[in-house]
Amino acid sequence: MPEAGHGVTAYIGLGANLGDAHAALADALRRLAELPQTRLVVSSSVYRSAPIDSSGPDYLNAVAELATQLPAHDLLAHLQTIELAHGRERPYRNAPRTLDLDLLLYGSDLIATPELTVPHPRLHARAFVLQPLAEIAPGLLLAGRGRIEDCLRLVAGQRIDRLGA
Ligand code: PH2
Ligand code: MG
Ligand code: MG
Repeated sequence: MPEAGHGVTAYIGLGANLGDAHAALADALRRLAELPQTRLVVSSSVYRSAPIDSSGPDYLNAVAELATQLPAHDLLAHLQTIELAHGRERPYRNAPRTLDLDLLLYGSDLIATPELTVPHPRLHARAFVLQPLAEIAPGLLLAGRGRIEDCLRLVAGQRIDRLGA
């Protein structure tokens, strides 16, 4: 497998609130680690959070850092393949899900295509993304939003609990 030592740093948000969410996140991390031209650099602890703009049971969330040589849209296609392998259905927007993999950041790229918006448009407003991301990337600057820790302070009202590695 080609080494991806000089790839772009990409952050992936993982979420699940249907079925065995723990197992889904663990399997997704294994699959991310096996993507071509990609290295899984680090993953955050798993967090439990109440659904935001969504329904159903509490979510489990985590964030993974990848070093990848895949173009952003190819990476997105791989994420969707992993979601589908977990039986992901999209009956309506923000429906409860067996597995959600969001491309949060792709280097410092700003991407706005019909399929993909990066940075993820709601990243800065969601504790379930900011908290695990701040754990593995403290001091990260979010384009137009400032330091991640400052964004986190603005969503302090959103309940989120760290469960462990
Ligand atoms: N994902 C959503 C909508 N709401 N809420 C939590 N707590 N965690 C999520 O991953 C989540 C959500 C849309 O992707
Ligand atoms: Mg999502
Ligand atoms: Mg998604």
